[in-house]
Amino acid sequence: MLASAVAGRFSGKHGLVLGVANKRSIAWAIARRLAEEGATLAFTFQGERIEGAVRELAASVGSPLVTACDVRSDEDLERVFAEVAEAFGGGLDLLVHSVAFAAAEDLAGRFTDTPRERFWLALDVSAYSLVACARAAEPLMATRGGGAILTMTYLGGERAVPRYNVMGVAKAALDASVRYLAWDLGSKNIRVNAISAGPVRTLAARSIAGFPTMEAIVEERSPLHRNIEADDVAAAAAYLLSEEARNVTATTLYVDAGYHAMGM
Ligand code: NAD
Ligand code: 0WE
Repeated sequence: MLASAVAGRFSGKHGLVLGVANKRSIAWAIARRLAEEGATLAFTFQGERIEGAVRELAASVGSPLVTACDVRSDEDLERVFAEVAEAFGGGLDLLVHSVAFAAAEDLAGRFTDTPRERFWLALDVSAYSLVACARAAEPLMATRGGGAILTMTYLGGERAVPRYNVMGVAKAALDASVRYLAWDLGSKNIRVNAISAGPVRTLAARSIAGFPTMEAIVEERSPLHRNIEADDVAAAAAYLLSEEARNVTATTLYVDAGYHAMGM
């Protein structure tokens, strides 16, 4: 039996997932969980290099739509939401935004040296894209009497994490965008939340110098003395996207073994 046919918290719900690159992606852990609980999901991918992997993963959960989307492109976004409306009969219940990018050189040196163009690149892909997606999702979710939007953030948007640099500034903009979007869309019963995850070894994380050191620090300093996994994020995501969280909006849920609460 298809996972999507199993009854669960998301049966009859339609979702769009942006940000699957491979099986390690946080977006994929979330998608698998939603599909297991009955959701029907559309997926976007960026670039031909990952298209095959995303199509294969999407097929394994019975997805009716897999389509290219560079979130910097208004044209792509317009087409994607038209395709989603077509595939889902004009409605959308869930949107998972799990997209971020900064130039590799800006996650290495000094934040002070970030050039203008690459500052805006990071903010465009990692923060503005949520605003654009929310605006496009709004009419589709309103048709359904409401909806839920979820994005992925990181502590580096609230505190200075060495080398997170311009991504931290982008996450600060993303976090504020969650609050302003929640206010605008709340009257349509559309909720907007974020999960702040601790370090997870995904494609985006593995290329970062010093990642094992960060994991060691979390193990030593976090209240639970361990690192988290993408599936831990997925469990929290399923809650925030479900009816059980119907009165939870404009918030950040930390899935970080408690690390954010420590001062030393
Ligand atoms: P990932 O590499 O699997 O996912 C990042 C995704 O962003 C990829 O699918 C990539 O294709 C997509 N992307 C980048 N530029 C894009 C563009 N222009 N248009 C469309 N898509 C684009 O890595 P991940 O760790 O799963 O990251 C997902 C989210 O989780 C990001 O927002 C990241 O900041 C956040 N996050 C990650 C960690 C971690 O430690 N891995 C911790 C906290 C938050
Ligand atoms: O949000 C992230 C990483 C996002 C990311 C990763 C890359 C690597 C490849 C954005 N852009 C790029 N660009 C690339 O070229 N995280 C929360 C994981 C992460 O990244 C760090 C971290 C942590 C944690 C970078 C420096 C310090 C800590």
